[in-house]
Amino acid sequence: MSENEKAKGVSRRTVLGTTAAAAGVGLAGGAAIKDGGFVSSADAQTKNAAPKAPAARPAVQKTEVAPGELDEYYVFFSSGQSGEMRIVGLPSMRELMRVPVFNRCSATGWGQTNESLKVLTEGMQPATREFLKNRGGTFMNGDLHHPHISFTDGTYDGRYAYMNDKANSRVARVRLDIMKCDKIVELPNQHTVHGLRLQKYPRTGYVFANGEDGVPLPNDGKVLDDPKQYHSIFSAIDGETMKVAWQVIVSGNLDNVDADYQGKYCFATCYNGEEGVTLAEMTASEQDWVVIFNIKRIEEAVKKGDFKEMNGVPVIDGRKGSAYTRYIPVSNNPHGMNTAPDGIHIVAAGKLSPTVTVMDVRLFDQLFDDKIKPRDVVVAEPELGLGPLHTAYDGKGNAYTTLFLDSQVCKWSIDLAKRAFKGEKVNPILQKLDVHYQPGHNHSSMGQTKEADGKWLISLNKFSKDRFLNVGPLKPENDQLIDISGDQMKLVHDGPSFAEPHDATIVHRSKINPISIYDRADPMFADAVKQAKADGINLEADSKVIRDGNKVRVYMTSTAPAFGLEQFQVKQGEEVTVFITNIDAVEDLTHGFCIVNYGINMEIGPMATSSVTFTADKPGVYWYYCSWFCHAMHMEMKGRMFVEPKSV
Ligand code: CUK
Ligand code: CUA
Ligand code: CA
Repeated sequence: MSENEKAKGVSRRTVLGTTAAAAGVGLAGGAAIKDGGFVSSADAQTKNAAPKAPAARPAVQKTEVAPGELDEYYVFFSSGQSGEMRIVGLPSMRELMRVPVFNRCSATGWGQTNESLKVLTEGMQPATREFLKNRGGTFMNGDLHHPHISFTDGTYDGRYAYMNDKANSRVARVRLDIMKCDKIVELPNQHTVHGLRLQKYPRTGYVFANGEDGVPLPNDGKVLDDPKQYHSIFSAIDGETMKVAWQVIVSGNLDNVDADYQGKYCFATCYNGEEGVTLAEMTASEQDWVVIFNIKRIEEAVKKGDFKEMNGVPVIDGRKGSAYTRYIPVSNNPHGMNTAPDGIHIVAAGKLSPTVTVMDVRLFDQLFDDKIKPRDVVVAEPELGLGPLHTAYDGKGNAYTTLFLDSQVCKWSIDLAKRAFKGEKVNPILQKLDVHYQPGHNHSSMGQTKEADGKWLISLNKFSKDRFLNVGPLKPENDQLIDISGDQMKLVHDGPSFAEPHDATIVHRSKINPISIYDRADPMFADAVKQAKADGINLEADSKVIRDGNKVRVYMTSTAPAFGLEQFQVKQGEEVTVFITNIDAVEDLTHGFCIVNYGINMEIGPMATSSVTFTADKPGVYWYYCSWFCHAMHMEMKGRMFVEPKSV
């Protein structure tokens, strides 16, 4: 390939094209992957050229949120390999907050404070704890794909957000009153968790988590390159206790999942029915499937003991032929799985097939009673375009499916698709809108609840290419805002985002009610309160050093602009724990605590206590300071730690 071709971005296309061809990836209907699946990019090496004249704007819903005004919706964004959850306001698309979960955070001390380390480690499998002993005690990375908000009776109740870590097989929970992660569980027996959705009725309830990769059970090295002995696992986690309630071994693997509005079934796409370990093997068949899980039957199996216990979890055999599952054949390598707000239809997106498969959940009882055949639950299968990945809904009977390869959102009618499936000459496709470029997930306002309001759609595009000022080879993603309130979708905003939102949940602001000042009884710092009590310390009043053998506990208050202690002294080699209690009961008055040249920094929210433990292994004078600008005298909010050298 010539340098010129490379410069034109041909390399990317060629890579995808050849890989796909080598793997025998064919698209049904003889459709080729248009332009190798990527936008033709004569200008792939984006220059900061003179801006194009903006296209004339059609009349749309107002997106401007003027100074002092508030957004109407919260959007809970995943951040993929960044490992955090992000909160964005809609329609302004302003980023409001980042909530560290599977990542380390320099600002808040997540991954360093005792409070966060407890969350990061308490749900770990014993073997992982052992494995990480000499590696900082916790994973340094995460890959957060799917944040979803807890339900009561089919709509959001504002209690929790749940999310998965594809990188290290974990599921986390964020408390929506304080917007902090309070629980993380590592799933045993499972290798990667990808799709994650919640029980919608009567409430959450279960957190459903798909196992994407198959591995030997147990994965202890006795079986290696013998894929016939590999298994993928589906997990149901109790959303209250954050313990795994049960797991199901499936045939094939699992990609995305969703649940019904009746609390009876959940269902997952499988792209590797072949149970292959190479791309060629995983795409070899004509068809894969959607697995339907019968929640009641599985719960009964757990009760009557029809399971094997593995790592403390009841594991049920739900492979083909089992009473607990049904397998619906669909076109090869499906991806998204989305339940419509009508509570009836579920849609599996074809990915390698230009079709999506629509199923009717009302037929699932008969399916499990063997009164009908698996394919009888399919009520429509419209051909929408190339690379359908995920589907959103407006609550008015329309669906919006992202077309990765076509770089479009396709709006279609569920009803027309069903009529076409029955043979009527109607076209279910209502509109196709170009997005920029290669969309993965898309989301509508309240669209994953029975209260879908049909106002907004966001398209999470994997490539932004020429849409923003060039920031070098690593480009932002592009989250585009689309007005869907009228007959026609209208693109209204481009929003850059850092690596890499896969998924988002759009929640009306009336559902979410965070607090501004911590309750002193908050469980996040209950351990610190307990330790202080044992040391005879009143955290809200006392600033004092407690010596306990080789351990030193330094307690201090912080109130703008002073720490309770202007200095403290420890000995080299001692294990020091600093507890800071912010006694400013004032909205938006956060303090920080940073020790210079000791690698320590943390956030202390209004009326919170934060603590950090370290070994004072460097002698000398070390200033500590408040890292959160809190007062006119914020610069002066500091003190000194003296580390007395070990006597030689
Ligand atoms: S997945 Cu990323 S585009 Cu992890 Cu929900 Cu479909
Ligand atoms: Cu306290 Cu700055
Ligand atoms: Ca396949």
